[in-house]
Amino acid sequence: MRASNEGLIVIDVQNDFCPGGALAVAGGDEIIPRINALMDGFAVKVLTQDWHPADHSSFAANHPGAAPFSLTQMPYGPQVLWPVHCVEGTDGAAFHKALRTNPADLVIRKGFRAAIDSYSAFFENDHKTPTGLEGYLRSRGVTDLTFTGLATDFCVAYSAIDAARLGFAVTVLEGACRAIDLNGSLAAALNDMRAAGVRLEA
Ligand code: VGL
Ligand code: ZN
Repeated sequence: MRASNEGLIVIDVQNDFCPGGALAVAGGDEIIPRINALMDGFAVKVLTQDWHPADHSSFAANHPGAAPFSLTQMPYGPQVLWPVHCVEGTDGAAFHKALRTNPADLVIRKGFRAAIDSYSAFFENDHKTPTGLEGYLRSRGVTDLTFTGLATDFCVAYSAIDAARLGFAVTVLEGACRAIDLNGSLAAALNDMRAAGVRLEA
């Protein structure tokens, strides 16, 4: 058991990001046994859930003529347009059935506002609108965070970088994550995480 200031964050281990899902990440389900085994060792355990309304602006289907995985400009900056995924209340948005969810202290949802995406568990994609997770962790005395989940190069990286900027000591367990890897996004995310002071472990 680790010290009481250590938290485990499990990012988006949901059906749509696992094989057979709408935005499947290769090998996304392979990480689940390791995550399950890690949980009991941490004092504070948080699961995140990507949770979008059907009219979400990150869905290519809501931009006539736009192809999935193309880029668009939003008021808050560039945004990848994704296949429809993790629509609130659907089976695709549910946690993978192999993930242990009972040990979690907190489940935090993100991306629930139609006009803005939220890759990070801390801030929406405007890098300003908070999700409330920082306050939760601080009020529970957490200073050190270990990240696992999906996808390495989007929601895990954005969350880990925000956490490091907020002053948490951050480790990403690469082997307990899987990447989308869109046009070099994995290499870029690994560089950005290192530059932000995130420790990458196997
Ligand atoms: C994610 C793309 C869109 C993720 C979520 O969990 O990494 N990626 N929504
Ligand atoms: Zn999403």
